[in-house]
Formats: sequence, structure tokens, C-alpha cells
Amino acid sequence: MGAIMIKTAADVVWAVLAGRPSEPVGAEGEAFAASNIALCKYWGKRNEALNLPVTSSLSMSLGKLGSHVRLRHGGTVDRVTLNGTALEAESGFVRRVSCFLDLFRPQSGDGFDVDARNTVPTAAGFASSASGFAALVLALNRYFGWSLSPRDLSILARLGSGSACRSVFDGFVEWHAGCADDGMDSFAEPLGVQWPELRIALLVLTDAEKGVGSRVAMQRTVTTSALYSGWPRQVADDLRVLRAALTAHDLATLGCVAERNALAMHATMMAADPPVLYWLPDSVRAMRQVWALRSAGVPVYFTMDAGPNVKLLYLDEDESAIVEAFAGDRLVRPHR
Ligand code: 2P0
Repeated sequence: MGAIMIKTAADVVWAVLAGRPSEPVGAEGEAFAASNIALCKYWGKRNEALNLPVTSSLSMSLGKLGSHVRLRHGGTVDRVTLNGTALEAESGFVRRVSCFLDLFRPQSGDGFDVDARNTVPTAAGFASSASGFAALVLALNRYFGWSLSPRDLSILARLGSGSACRSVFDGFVEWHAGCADDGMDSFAEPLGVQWPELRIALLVLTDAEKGVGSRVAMQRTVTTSALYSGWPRQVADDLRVLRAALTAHDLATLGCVAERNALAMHATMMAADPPVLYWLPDSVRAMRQVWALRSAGVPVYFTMDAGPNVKLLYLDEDESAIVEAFAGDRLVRPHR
């Protein structure tokens, strides 16, 4: 009764920032956010405007691999620099950033200068949008001196990109799907698990742009895939087992669940109309190589996101065996 109806991203920002300053407290705002890889994937939205997911998801962060963002007020239009190169105002990336910044301008016509630097390889399927939007929100919070809670920061980052809500935190993180229409219960939280021996390595098989973006692929899966109806039940099971495996530091269980979750996600999109198939012959070769290594006694597991590259999960004590086995491939190891 009397509650304000929240329907748009602008409504969410208005509710979160109620009474907070709209003038900067310093010359600029600067922040870093780590990239994250999901062990249980976010695949499908129940609300596209607010990036509200159908299911919860769980990720681990990539340490020093992520995005640095520095921002300040500029001229009348936004100027965005990525890794030292000024981007065209009409580029898709700048338009997406500007659209997000529209939510935070003290007055329309106030442009921002945004300097973004990715330490994660851009466009190689490593979710630089997650760390980028998380760092942008953290930088805005500092620039305007909002002093927002981690939960509110996570809610704002979600509006830029769903998985960005997980990149507000380091370590192992769960994004609670929530059920409210306004998404105020859809945010990420650290799980409080410490497991420094668990390693993730990124196997870069190609750095070519993917043909179908994850946003389009995700929505197509929800609306056309006959296999999507089984996904929420799978996620509920996988999350339960993953949480316990993390607490117990049980790599075998964690790895098997991460693999089956990634494969199930890809199965849902392969059954979409038209189908989405991110795998390359090299992706399949890498997956089979992981299984062969495991049969030979090396405890290594994989996960995959919306692209052809493969991520390896293992313990630090097995790193040299894994580096040797994948000597012919480009391996990025964020925790070294
Ligand atoms: C994830 N992905 O959980 C899943 C697995 C890709 C595959 O989150 O539309 O860039 O901005 O909310 O966050 C990629 O999706 O999508 C993603 P939007 P986002 O990491």
C-alpha cells in the first residue's frame, strides 16, 4: 500500500539513491573490480529491463584480472577510453556505457570521461562486461560519495550487466535470483569460503568475436528452447551441491558439478531456434583432453561460458602437470 511501483532501471536507481548526494565529492572516482567465472551459470532472464535472472548463480573471481575504471565529469557528451584508445561515440560499447550512465547524470547534458582498462583479455569470452560495469558502479559510488552498501552496489551493477552484480565482490559469490518484481532482492553476496588452493586457468583457444552475443543467445534460449524448462531444477540441485563442496574443499564434487552445469547450459542453447553453438572443434578437443587427464589421475575439471574457450579448475599442487598437458595452448593463469 502506497509503495512506489518500480518498473525501470531509472526507478531502481531513484529508490537506491534516495537522499544521496548528486554532486561529486572529489576530482574523480576510481575503482577496480575482478572478473568472475560462474561455476553455476546465469542463463535466462525473467525481466530484461532489470536484468533479473530466472535462477540464482555462483561464481569465483579472477583475482587481479578485471577492470580498472576512472571517471570524472567532462563535456556535454561521454568520452570513453578503453585500454588507452579513445572509442568512437557511435560504437556499441560506448552506447551501452552511455545508456547506463544516463541513470546517474545529475542533469541531462552532463557528460562523463571514462577511462577503462581491462587486465582480462577483451572479447575472448572472459566477461569483461561483468568487471567493467561493477568497476563503473564502484567508481561512481566513490566519485559522488554515496557510501552505498555492498548489496545496493550489487543491485546497481546488475542493471549494467547481470553478471556484474557478482563482480562487486571477490572470492566465491552467490547471486540470489530473488522473486520480487522490482528486483530489490536480486543481488550477490560473498559465500565467506576461503579456498586459496583452488585454481582456475583460462584456455584461450580463439580471441575472435563471437557471432551471437550472450544477451541474445540467453533470451533466445528462454523463448524457444524445449530444454530450458529443465534448467531451473538443475540449477537448484547444482547450487546445493556446489555450496557444500566449497565448504568441504571437495574438488571432485565441485568440478563434476561445474562441468555438468556448463554442459547443460550449452545443451539448452543448442536446442534453441535457431540453435546457438559456441563450441569449436578445439573446444571439444580441450574438453576431451580434460577427461583424458582425469582418467590418467590428474584432478582437473572444466567449465565454459557463452563462447568457445574453456576454463580449467584444479588445485595449485597440480598446476605444473596441467601446464605441461596444455603446453601447445595459450593458458592464462589469473592467480599466479
Ligand atoms: C554467467 N554468462 O553466469 C553466464 C554464463 C554467460 C554464460 O553472465 O545480458 O553479460 O548483461 O545480463 O551478464 C553473460 O551474461 O548478460 C553471463 P546481461 P551477461 O557468467
